[in-house]
Amino acid sequence: MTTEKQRNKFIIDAGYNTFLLRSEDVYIDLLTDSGTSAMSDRQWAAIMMGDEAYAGSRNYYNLEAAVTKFYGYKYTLPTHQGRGAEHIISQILIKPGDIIPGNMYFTTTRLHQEIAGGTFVDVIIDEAHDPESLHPFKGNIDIDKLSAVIKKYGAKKIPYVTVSTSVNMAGGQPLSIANLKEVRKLTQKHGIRLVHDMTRVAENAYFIQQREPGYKTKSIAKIILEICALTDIATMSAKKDALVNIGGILAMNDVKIYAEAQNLAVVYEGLHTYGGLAGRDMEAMAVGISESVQDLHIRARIGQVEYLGEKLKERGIPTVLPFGGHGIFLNAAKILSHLPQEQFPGQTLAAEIYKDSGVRSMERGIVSAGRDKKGKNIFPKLELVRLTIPRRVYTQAHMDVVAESVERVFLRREKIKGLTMVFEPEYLRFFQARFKQ
Ligand code: P70
Repeated sequence: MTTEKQRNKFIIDAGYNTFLLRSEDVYIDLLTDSGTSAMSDRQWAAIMMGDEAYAGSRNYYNLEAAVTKFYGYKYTLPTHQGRGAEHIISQILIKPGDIIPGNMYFTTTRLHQEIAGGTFVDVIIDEAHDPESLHPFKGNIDIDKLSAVIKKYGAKKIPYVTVSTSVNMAGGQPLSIANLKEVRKLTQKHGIRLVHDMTRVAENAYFIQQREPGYKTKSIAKIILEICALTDIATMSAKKDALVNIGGILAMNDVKIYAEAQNLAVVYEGLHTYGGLAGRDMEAMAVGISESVQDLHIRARIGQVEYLGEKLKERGIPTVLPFGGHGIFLNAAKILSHLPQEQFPGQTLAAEIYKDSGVRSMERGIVSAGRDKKGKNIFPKLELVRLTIPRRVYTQAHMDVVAESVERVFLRREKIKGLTMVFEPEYLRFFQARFKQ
């Protein structure tokens, strides 16, 4: 616990950037669900089974077996985290001048595509950019948009399409199997691969089970296998769904690409049987994957997110709807409608919530969107603040405290002043940028 006076100082010292706060000055930490979930007793037991051999650790083979059993991909390369996998696959498949369509950008994914010389093109359905649209699958790809991109640039310029399950920047919104099948059909016709960002695939599978006709009685585990079978390659930050504090994977069925990935791994990550991770971490990941596909776990997890969403809804606070899988996204553009986007409404709202209660959240708007290749600010339609919920960590009582704090800030919204950016780093600016009121 901190006092309001202390927090007013801490946020100034942090340049109004919640990434720059010290965690000991945070009361309830909803910055991210990444690496912040609680490992289970079984995972901690797995940590004690670490085989720290440099090469061929038994934990690697256990991880590979878990990936094949639960996700269906044949070959697994461990990486230090998700962006390690994104880097490797981008370097292998993208040539300068290539185009990579995807269902909304993700910050690290797009950056690695750009570093490899590619350009990301958004082909998500329009509803995804509208916080209030109640479309049940706002993560879907717009087939007409994708066809138009293929027609415009030609299949040769498109090494793959990125398909994300549970689209993070849209508010944790799912994609349907019906849509994925259509995407598969179209891309297969043109010989284009699908690379699946499966960081939150289990959460997406839950929404399919709840909302897609024909899936009510199918288990989360079965739905996940069905999703993965429709794609060729997967990148994953295991720090989310897979319930570990660190780790990622690059998985696939193509043995030639796998050989190239193994080779790049030794340059950037580590030997292909540990990829930057300790043996014990791979063992905890194997167990985490098996726990993450359990129906009761995922129902409780998303149930808690919904609980917070409902509390905010009761208070009339605008959020992205329907509620997403990993957190509740506040509509900062609407809450602070007196601030132009150039004054960073999302960044401002996150700072104000911290000042009010010590609850830490994250901006997901213009700061996150960054600049285009010409150096111009990108103005995204979504200007949001993410209240992200770690798995198996907080109680509903914590969620009550969060909702009450957001309400207090909401009630004094008209008096809140905007921010100006005083330091901007070159890459992924949201992590380290500094602001003043
Ligand atoms: C978050 C984290 C990571 C992530 C992801 C998706 C859909 C890949 C990654 C990268 C951490 C984060 C990252 C960038 C900006 C803010 C926060 N998302 N794909 O909090 O994985 O972090 O392991 O390299 O969500 O959403 P990794």
